[in-house]
Amino acid sequence: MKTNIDHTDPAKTMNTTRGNGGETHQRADDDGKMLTTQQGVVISDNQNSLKAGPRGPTLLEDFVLREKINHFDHERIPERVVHARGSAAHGYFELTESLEEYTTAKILTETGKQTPLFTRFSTVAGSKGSKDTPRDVRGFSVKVYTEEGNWDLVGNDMPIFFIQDAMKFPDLVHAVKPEPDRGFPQAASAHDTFWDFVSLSPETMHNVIWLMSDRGLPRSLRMIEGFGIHSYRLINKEGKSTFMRFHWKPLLGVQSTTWDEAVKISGADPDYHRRDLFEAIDNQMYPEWEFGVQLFTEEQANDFPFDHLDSTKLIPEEMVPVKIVGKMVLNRNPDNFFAETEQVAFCLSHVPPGIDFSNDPLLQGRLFSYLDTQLKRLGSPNFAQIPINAPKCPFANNQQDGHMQMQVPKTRVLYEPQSLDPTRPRESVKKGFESFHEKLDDGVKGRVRAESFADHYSQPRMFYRSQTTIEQAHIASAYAFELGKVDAAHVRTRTLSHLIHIDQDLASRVAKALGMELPEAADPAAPVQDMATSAAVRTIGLTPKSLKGRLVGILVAEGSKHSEIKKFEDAAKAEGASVKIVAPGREVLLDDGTCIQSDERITGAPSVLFDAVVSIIMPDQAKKLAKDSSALDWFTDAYVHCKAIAYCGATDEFILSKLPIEKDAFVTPLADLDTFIENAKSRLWEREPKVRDLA
Ligand code: HDE
Repeated sequence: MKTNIDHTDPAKTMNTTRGNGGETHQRADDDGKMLTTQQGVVISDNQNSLKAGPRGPTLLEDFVLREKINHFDHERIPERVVHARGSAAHGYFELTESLEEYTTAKILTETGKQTPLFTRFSTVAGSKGSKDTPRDVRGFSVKVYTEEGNWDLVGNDMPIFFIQDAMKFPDLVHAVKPEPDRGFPQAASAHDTFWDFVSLSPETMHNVIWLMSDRGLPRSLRMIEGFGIHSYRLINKEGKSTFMRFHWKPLLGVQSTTWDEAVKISGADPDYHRRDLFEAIDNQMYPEWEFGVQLFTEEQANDFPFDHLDSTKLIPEEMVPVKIVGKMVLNRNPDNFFAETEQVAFCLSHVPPGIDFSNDPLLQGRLFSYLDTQLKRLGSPNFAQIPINAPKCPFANNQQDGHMQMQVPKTRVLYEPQSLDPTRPRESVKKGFESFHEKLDDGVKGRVRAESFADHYSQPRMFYRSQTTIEQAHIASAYAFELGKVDAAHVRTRTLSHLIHIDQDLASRVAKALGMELPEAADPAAPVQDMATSAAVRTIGLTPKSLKGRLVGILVAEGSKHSEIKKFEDAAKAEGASVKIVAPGREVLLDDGTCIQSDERITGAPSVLFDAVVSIIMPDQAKKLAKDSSALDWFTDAYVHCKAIAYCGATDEFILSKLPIEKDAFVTPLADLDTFIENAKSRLWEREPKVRDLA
């Protein structure tokens, strides 16, 4: 028998034809078209293959089946070798203050104009299908489609990198990725090979301590900072160069989860960050970042107590303030994950005239790597023609042919110089990109590392000493956790020998937690300096006291008071929070006879997914929930993660009183609605030492 779907019903009609030309080509709208093959032949039956008789065999002749399966077989492309797991969004850049004094780049001189962009966030170590919340650095890549060509700002959420020279990058990545013989651990640095490499490469110490800090566990992609890390150059009309380091500062502030929370989130919702970004944009809560620059001259740089060409060094904001000159708003989700988020190809070398590079040896290596990797990943030098990568300004050159050539140049002349076709593109001395006329010292060729790169401990020391007490405890605990997963004793010992230079107290705490003796300190290659501390490198305290971007979970069950639920929902939403109703089922009959849809069942929505929780339940339901481990964990976890809890009488009597939960300032009855709302804006960190044995 032949089974066909009903093509007369639009709801059942599935079409995959493509639109043509301009924006419709980019955002294919398939509504109301007929299903065809790639060649445009209308398909009569998309459910059954062509057979000799109803029970087969299937005929090789079936070009519809072969084309469909063949395309499917070729759906995957190589994932990115690092930063494979990413989430992205469209948005715009707007300059608020002109940098005309420093650069000719229009994107940095023309204020008030909105320029489209596409931003991709990523984890680094895990593969494409890995979880969103490992302890890891986050990538922060922005492609700005400027009218003078694309500007790709490829940064991370930490202002420094692990290594100083591109030569070491493949080693670093091999060390952190799953170990090659066993293929694990996935998306984790807590294993022997990573720490072996780290302990033998003291230049990694600074980035590693950031990784061990709360910055390694972001609460949301909307709450991470972005840093270009390297010094770039801005070039002005007179050809004068000023060094620039760029920063993205989230309006929602910087927020993190605890380690225990991150581990539990990865089980409850491996797509936690991707979902959060998608839902925020879908709900028109558009995430926004300020764009800032640190500007400094060569002479100023000569006075820094470190070398700014060394990517393992940040420039403290107290030393060179971040000048805010623009903003980025993300306001549209991708239409298609593969076509946009996966195929977007960032290259550090994509800069408009007026922006140039410094001699940072890591940056110089990256200038080669990104183009090379896109050729491998996307398979053709024509990747710039893919809609997400194509500039939105006119572009024309004499490059031709290659896999998947989408353009059809109509000319005899694809070379220069030429005199046959006056309409063909020509170079422009006036408008074209010109590299900074840097005077180079007569150097001696050699595989060398500058002496000025030798200090590996002063900045990690500054970072550690800048943290609050609770953040220092988190850092020590993170080292203890990670090194606790390292089997090779000499690797643990060698790591401790470096920590001593960062901070004796840190080293002792980690050694104690591991049950080890402190070894002799490693030989430092340069004297360790005591730099001034910097509040800008903390995590706690960089969050505005606001509910914006936060998620409140309200637990309800049959018979819960509708008016009470509404009161909490309205109060949280009025302060900018989102609210999700959690219940034993997906439909709940409330006290006034209203049947509401819950957003989640309690088994699928543990409290780690929320920033603060409320419980509004009747005694009979509370008694039932008291026997359910997911409900008990809901409260225990909210408590141990230092969150605000608002409870009703029945919750208190049948659940809280049976759990190790103290009624501190953040555990409040429903009547104290205002206190709960205030508490929900932050966490009660003082609670943490009572519930966890921190190192
Ligand atoms: Fe990357 N990096 N990287 N990296 N990187 C890649 O390019 C590389 C470095 C960063 O969302 C790859 O398209 C080398 C620093 C981000 O698509 C690859 C070196 C910083 C992304 C590559 C570095 C970054 C990448 C892999 C040392 C922060 C994701 C896939 C010399 C400033 C981009 C790809 C996206 C991706 C090479 C160091 C950030 C292989 C050789 C430092 C955010 O080309």
